[in-house]
Amino acid sequence: MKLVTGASGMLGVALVNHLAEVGEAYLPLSSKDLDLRDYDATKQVFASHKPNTVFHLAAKVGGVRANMDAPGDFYRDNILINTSVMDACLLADTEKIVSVLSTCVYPDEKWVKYPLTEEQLHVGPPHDSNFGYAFSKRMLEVQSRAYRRQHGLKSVCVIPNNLFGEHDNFAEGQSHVIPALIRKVWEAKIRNQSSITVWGDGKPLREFTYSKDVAKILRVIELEYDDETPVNIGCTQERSIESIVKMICDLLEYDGKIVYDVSMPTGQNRKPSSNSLLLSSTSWKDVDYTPFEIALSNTCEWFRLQYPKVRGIE
Ligand code: GFB
Repeated sequence: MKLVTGASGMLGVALVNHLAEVGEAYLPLSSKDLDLRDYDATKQVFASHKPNTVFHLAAKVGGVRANMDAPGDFYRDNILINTSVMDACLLADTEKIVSVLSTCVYPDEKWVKYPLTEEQLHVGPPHDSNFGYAFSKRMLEVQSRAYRRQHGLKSVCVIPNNLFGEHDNFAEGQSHVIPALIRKVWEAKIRNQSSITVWGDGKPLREFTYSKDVAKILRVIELEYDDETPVNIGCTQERSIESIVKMICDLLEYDGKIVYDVSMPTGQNRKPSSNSLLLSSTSWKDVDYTPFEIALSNTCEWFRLQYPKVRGIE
């Protein structure tokens, strides 16, 4: 049986749906079922289910401002969660665990050569805007490697870039850019507001990957990849925030003014990654990613139909 932590999050829902589609038995765990920061409770639940595979998606996550406001919480909660899960896997004789990091964990631009490749993960400090979260995820990669070497645990880390999709978190000021902008544009439209405010100057570049594609890649990694080297799994097409805003306005048919507020946090300028290790080590191909325009349209349509009953609003 496969256990999925973070099963009610955006990526968790996509993975649980994908496992169901391919007929795999799985146990979805969310924070409502178990507080993974509770070491003993986590050990008990894993020991009672003895999962042969664990997809470790649970984490305290948030957008650039949420990270800047609470670096201590992001570090502490994720360190507790990750140690509980890794030790529970050992005690439950789990065969394989696939854990999720993020490209924001990499060092900032002055320390690395772009595109970001896996061997550069620890060559310098992460960007200051999310150092608490970033170091907690780097420690997960270290713990993963250490437990593989000492205990023979088949522990693999994957590194997606900026994710988006249905069932994301749309909480004001806390969410990532795509859900934040979808909410801003939709609410400006239904409230007949003449403008929306975007953080920064629109120039930062980001790579985006659809949650449903990441769910499929997680299963490809489970079946086809087993090495201590973490693997970048995102679609590597960079887009400016400005281009994203315009696409969302077009998709939601909003023609108000776009105001850029440069006093708001912008995080890194860019964090381009290489997915050549993924493409060379597994059957996944670049053409397998959902075209961005379709994925964004699906997400906007889902939001329009679900509003306001979405996470972070109701
Ligand atoms: O998605 P985001 O918060 O995450 O911001 P990061 C991406 C870019 O979008 C930044 C701009 O340059 C923001 O300035 N942006 C524009 C906005 N308007 C908005 C808005 O209304 N809300 C938000 N949130 N952004 C995160 C890390 O960094 O990357 C996390 O902090 C995580 O830990 C995630 O790893 C993948 O890409 O800047």
